[in-house]
Amino acid sequence: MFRRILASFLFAVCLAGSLSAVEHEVGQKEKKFTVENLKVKVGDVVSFPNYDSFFHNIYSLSSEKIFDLGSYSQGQTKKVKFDKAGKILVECAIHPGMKMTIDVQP
Ligand SMILES: [Cu+2]
Repeated sequence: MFRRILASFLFAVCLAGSLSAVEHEVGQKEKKFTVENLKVKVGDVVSFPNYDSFFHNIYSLSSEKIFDLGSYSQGQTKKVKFDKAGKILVECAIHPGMKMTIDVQP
């Protein structure tokens, strides 16, 4: 009985957590990110749609969130969930001038 209550409580907590998570968009347009500095909360998701007619390869080497989305073409979107607080520098492996920061707040 207790286990069942605990299980449904944990389920409710997970559900509430996923409902409060927000999705943000950082596009790639004309070799630039559409947002230079983005503030998000832990648990939020950022989508990275490519609006250019050429490839981008979005990545981060910041220790709080290391990722590499690989190269992808126009119309494709990749998503990253930020699960740890910190300042993340996001770059493009194909275009060294492309940089933006994501401030993940607790
Ligand atoms: Cu690029």
